[in-house]
Amino acid sequence: MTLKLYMHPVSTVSRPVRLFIQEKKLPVTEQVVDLMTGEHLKPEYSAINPSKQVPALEEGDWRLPESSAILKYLASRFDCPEYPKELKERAKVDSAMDWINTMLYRDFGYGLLYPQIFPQHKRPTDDQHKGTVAWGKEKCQTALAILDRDILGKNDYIANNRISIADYFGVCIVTAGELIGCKFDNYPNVKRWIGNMSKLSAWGPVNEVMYGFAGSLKGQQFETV
Ligand SMILES: N[C@@H](CCC(=O)N[C@@H](CS)C(=O)NCC(=O)O)C(=O)O
Repeated sequence: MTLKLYMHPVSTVSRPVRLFIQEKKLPVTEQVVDLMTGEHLKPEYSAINPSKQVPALEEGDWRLPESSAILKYLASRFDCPEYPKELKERAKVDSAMDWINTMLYRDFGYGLLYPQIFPQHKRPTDDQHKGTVAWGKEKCQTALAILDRDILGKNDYIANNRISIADYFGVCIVTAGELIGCKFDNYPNVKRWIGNMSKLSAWGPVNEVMYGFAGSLKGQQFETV
């Protein structure tokens, strides 16, 4: 059965799935859903993912939204060591991905990043907007410090000290910070990890469009970390 990924190349959570597919050369075709023209809001795509978001995976008439679940499914289906079978090792990967999704991504993506670059994320008043960004910045600094000191300060990778789908997931979320000019100078272990992960052969091709978008935003003033 053919596997198809609905995605957008700039999308923070499409990128880890695409990176994993391309790095592991998995037989998954891709279809762009153009977020910029609102293609994801049309009935054709809501029938695939009622949340009207990318990514979503399709296999025949079976559909799977949610980037974290898609990574786990693909790694399991193709028997990839990046999602270990041993229960305690697997639990560590699951735990790390839940942490990335609920603690790091919420405040970093939806608190700091998106309100500053996407008009639809701007809050109704200047005060509300400033408050959202200030809150996101403070909270994501806490999460980044944990990632830097307690996780990557002790190991080269996020879980079990070897590369896993948690690294694919986390690094694409963290590097979305390049859109607002994040340099991560206060997080040297995070910087080292980004350096290592960006040596993956699929890194350049998968992230080209995101870096192009980051280039187009250069020169604007952003709250950053
Ligand atoms: N929890 C979802 C989040 C998906 C998500 O936020 N996708 C964004 C792109 S990064 C999207 O489709 N945004 C379009 C919109 O919300 O209008 C996942 O991890 O897959």
